[in-house]
Amino acid sequence: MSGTGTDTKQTTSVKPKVEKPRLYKVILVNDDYTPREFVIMVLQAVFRTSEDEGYQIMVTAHQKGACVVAVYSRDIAETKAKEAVDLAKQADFPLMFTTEPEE
Ligand code: NFA
Repeated sequence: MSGTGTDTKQTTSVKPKVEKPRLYKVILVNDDYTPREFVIMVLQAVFRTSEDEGYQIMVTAHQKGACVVAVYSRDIAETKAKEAVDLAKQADFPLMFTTEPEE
């Protein structure tokens, strides 16, 4: 309506902002001490890979220095990385998993 003196002009934009939560990569890092079989066991137990998938991920990290294991929401990625590192600590191995956001 016009003539009521109450018209206002919107000066700030209102952008409907609904963004998908970022996904996080869990990365297996190579070391010189953790036995190959132990790495595969952890990948199967924590990340639910098959033995063959676990082997492929382990050997890629062994050859290249690191390998992406899987991608999850931040919470799940961090929890799984910690579970995997904790299993290694209990067995006295220096095995390391890190997390980082996807681009
Ligand atoms: N490099 C380790 C070995 O030769 C195996 C390994 C692979 C460890 C991937 C950590 C990550 N026993």
